[in-house]
Amino acid sequence: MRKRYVISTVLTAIMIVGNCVAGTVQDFGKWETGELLLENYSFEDGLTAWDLEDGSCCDRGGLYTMEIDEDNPQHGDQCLKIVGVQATGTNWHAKIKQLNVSMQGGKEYTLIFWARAEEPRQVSVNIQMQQEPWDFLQGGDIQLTGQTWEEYKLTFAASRDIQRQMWVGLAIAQSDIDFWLDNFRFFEGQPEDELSLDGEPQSVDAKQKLTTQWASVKSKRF
Ligand SMILES: [Ca+2]
Repeated sequence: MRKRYVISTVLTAIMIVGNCVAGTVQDFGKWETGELLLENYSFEDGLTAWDLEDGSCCDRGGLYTMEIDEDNPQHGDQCLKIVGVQATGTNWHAKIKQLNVSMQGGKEYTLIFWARAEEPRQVSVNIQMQQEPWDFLQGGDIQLTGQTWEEYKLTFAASRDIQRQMWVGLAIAQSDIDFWLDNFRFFEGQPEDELSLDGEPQSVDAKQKLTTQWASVKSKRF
């Protein structure tokens, strides 16, 4: 029993240290092609790193909430549910996004996510500067097909350097139909360049494997 306790304590310590170094690096030259540039991509850490902006902030109308849903996730134990209370008909009036992301001009980037919706509805990719002059950097409408999980992706060439000054997400106020997201990734390169995240993050063994893999990826940079 004592031995098991010690092993478990050591594993926990490794995981805590691992989590500290596993944050995505947004400095130019520090990430590898295919390396995940978003945090909490599978919503296994709840709502951490994700920001829901609806129209209530700015008198635009539009009301949305987000919550973690353990029912029928695409990946791991949890997914994100976006509840539409009131749409405005204009997609950018509400957004689900992650801030402080970087990209390098002239390189290709890929956004891939899984989604399902109560009924077919549109969302719009929204990659944009998070401060003045709020430049729109990339987008495009995507039709979510319905209640079955589907993978959606977009690859584009970055028009210029952006360092920790853009958000990556979806504009959603064109519809109030509820939808779910999971396994939401953004990285440099084409879809086939993505570095494997290997294993299911919800199990301790897989978490350990994931941490080890991240550590080896990170160590190559320095
Ligand atoms: Ca998940």
